[in-house]
Parts: sequence; C-alpha cells; structure tokens
Amino acid sequence: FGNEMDSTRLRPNIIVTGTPGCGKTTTCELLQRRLDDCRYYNISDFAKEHDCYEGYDEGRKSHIVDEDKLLDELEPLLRKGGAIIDWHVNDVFPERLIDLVVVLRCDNSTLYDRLHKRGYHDAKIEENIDAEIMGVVLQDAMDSYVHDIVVELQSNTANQMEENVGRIVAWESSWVSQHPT
Ligand code: DAT
Repeated sequence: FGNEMDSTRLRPNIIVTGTPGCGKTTTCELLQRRLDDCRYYNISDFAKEHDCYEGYDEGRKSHIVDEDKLLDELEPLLRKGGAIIDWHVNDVFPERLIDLVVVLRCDNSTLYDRLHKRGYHDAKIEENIDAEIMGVVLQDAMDSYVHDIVVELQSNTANQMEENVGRIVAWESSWVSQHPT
C-alpha cells in the first residue's frame, strides 16, 4: 500500500466506518471474535470515557467531540497496531497510522427501519439517510486516505455482514504475513 508505514506496527489498524445504522458496531463485534490480539475502540464510548467533548449540540441532541483531545488519547494506542476503530467520522485519524478503511453502506429503506427502531427522531433519521444517499462517509474516506486502502462494502443483510467480516479477516492475515516481525 502507498501509505507511510510505521515500522513498529505488527498488526494493522482498521477503521470500520459508515453512516450510523450501517452496521459498524455489529460488524466490529464479529470481527473482534475472529481476530487475535485486536483492540476494539468504539469512538463514541471512548470519547465519553476520556471526556473528549467540547460542548453539546442541542439540535442534534448529541455531544460534540473534541477531535484534538480524542487524538491525543488515541494516538499512542494506535502506534501499537491491532486496533479496530468504530466511528462514523473517519477523516480525523492520521493516514500514517491507518492500514484499512472499511466503509459500510446500506439501502435507504433498511437504514430507515434500523434508525427508527433505534428511536432516532425524524430529523435525525432524515439527516442520516441523506448522508447515506450522498455517500458522505465514503467521500470523506476517499478525501483522507490513499484510495487503495478504502473498501466500500454493502451491509444490508446478515449474509453480507458475514461475508464482510470474512473479507476483513482474510485481508488482516494477509497484511500480517506481508509484515513479518
Ligand atoms: P452502527 O454501529 O453503524 O450504528 P449497528 O451495528 O449498531 O450500526 O447496527 C444497527 C442495527 O442494524 C443493529 O440492530 C444491527 C442491524 N444490522 C446492522 N448491520 C446489519 C446487516 N448487515 N444485516 C442485518 N442487520 C444488520
């Protein structure tokens, strides 16, 4: 891959990103069980635990993440490699520390059902569906990383999720065998 390698990394760092509801957390949970020695970072939880907030967005009813503080906390953990990063924002992680960016995609009606079930209010559902239609998360990934490391995967069905996990696991072992200790 064309990105600058950090020679201390024995395992790759993988971002699993996508519009909320596309299946990041479920995919990461399956991945975690299949990958040895990986550490899973759900960034929403991580930001909360490490108090990486810089305010509250009343309109969106969500905390605003202080990305500088988040990176200060996370960077040392990424240097070791073997991280699975779960967040809908992907363009804040330094390119030199990231080996694969998986962008999960989902059909509108499926996404609507998932977000409705999650109890999101209408404006929030609409905002996320619009973002998914526009491919905002994929575009952010394309703008931020070498295209070779960005992979777009459909995540509408359980079968697709299984397939996606299998592909990521295969990619990970290939990366490890190409980066001997
Ligand atoms: P995210 O972390 O991207 O917000 P999630 O993993 O919490 O998404 O998934 C939201 C809901 O949708 C959850 O109930 C699991 C379900 N889901 C996700 N991906 C799926 C898939 N590929 N097939 C079937 N259900 C899926």
